[in-house]
Amino acid sequence: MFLGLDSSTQSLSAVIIDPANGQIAASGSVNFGMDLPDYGASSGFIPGGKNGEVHADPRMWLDALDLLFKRLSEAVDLSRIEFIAGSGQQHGSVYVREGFDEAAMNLDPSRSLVEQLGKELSRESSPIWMDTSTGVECVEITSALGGAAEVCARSGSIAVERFTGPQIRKFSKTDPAGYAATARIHLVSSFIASVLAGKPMPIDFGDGSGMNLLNLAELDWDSKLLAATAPGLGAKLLPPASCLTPQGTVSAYFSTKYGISSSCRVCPFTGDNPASLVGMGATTPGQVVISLGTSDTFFAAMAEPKTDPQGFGHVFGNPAGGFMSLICFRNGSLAREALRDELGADWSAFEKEALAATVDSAGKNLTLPFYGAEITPRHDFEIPVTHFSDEPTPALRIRSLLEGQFLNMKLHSEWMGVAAERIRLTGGASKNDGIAQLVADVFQAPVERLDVANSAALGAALIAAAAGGHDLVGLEGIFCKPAAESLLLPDTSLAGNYSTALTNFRKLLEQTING
Ligand code: ADP
Ligand code: XUL
Repeated sequence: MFLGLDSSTQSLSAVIIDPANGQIAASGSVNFGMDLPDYGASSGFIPGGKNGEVHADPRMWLDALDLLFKRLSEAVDLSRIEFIAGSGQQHGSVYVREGFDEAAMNLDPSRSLVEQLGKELSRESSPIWMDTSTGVECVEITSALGGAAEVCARSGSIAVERFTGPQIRKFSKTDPAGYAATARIHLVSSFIASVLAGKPMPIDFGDGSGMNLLNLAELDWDSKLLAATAPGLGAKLLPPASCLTPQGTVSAYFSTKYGISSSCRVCPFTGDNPASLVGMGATTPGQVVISLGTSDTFFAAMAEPKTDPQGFGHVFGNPAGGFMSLICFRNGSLAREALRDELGADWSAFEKEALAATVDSAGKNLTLPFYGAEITPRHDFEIPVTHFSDEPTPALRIRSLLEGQFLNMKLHSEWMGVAAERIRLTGGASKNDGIAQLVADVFQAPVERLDVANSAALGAALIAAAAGGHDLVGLEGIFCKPAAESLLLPDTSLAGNYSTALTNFRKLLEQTING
């Protein structure tokens, strides 16, 4: 059997697959907010960050790892697992001291991970993908390289606030002593993999592309970007690697404490979006995937690394080889939740009202669906900007927020030049039929949903099986079949309305951003 883990913004999840019978053998999850309330991070990050800072406590991820394996070991015989792969929320970084590697190698199973590794962190908290605090550092890196186009050509993205390079630069400037005490910088993915393997694990090409540090053509750290980011940075990173090549076995801590075989191999972990590409069965070009998680993302496999001229979209490594595009919308579920709470509604009411509302106004009722700083487009919105011709009832507000989210997504994915012929939908909000139908209507494309709740953890499990000799595309065919009854067809009578709505949305957005 093969285990995939996903350490995402709000939870740590596991999926165990058995390719011999094509079944998911088990799954499990730890929700940071609900299961580890002592961290006070109800949505997975430390609330109240100033000046765009959004950090999480890496100790919470360690506690989650212990709790998840405790639960899994009570439910499944973990000695049957041969390979483990995994993924993490992208861009988030963890800073460890010299002593971390030795501590991870010699963990005492009678004590917790946090007790033994917490003190080996050289930075108390980890900046995560929601952080928008590094505007100055992005400008500095861009000018050192001679312009945004150069940064984009090398790394697949212009310098971006949440990307790890600008975050590392800010840390090195604001806390030089902490930076000097840092022996190694991990992404969330490589941090969890290193703890599991009890040895330093490299960053993989997929997640490494979200740092503004990896040269996509060379698949290695870019010396100019390293130099422009922080002094001595190259020495704090291991050479990047493929997530398909195992680099160790689980440490004695995990085999003794949770009964995993000591010969179980561990792969470098990748990013949650690259893992989702696998879990959605979309590693070969042709499918578009929309994930409605904490953030909403839009992604697709690409043979060539095409880049977004506006600089909002990104190019990442595809775990199966080649590339993938990724566009991230920060106001995803968080905006949907904000409106839900404002209206005192629940998801079922949300679903019902979204389905019940009728689009008859051809883009007269519009919402710019941003409850806070957005990254696509990059702008500090504070509250949604609305333009209602009709009485703003709860139903209209819900529908208009959702329409705004998907119009914004359609607008900002045009650069890829792919008409979405079929959309595979995933993430927590994808099970909401009202939301899923709106995606089909706005994009005027059929929407398929897969049975599995967590595509990143499933993708990681498939990567683990591929590392163990199974064919990745073959595995996708077995495990990533959309549920037939889940197919939603677009209401084609709305095509004209949404085309007008897109034009009006574009105008409202331009007016709002340009004042
Ligand atoms: P992440 O992987 O980023 O932690 P998930 O993909 O697990 O996020 O999605 C979690 C989000 O899904 C929650 O924050 C919640 O807002 C949303 N969600 C869960 N159930 C529903 C539902 N029935 N309708 C709409 N949104 C939902
Ligand atoms: C991608 C991004 C998010 C995180 C968290 O660029 O910032 O999708 O990976 O899911």
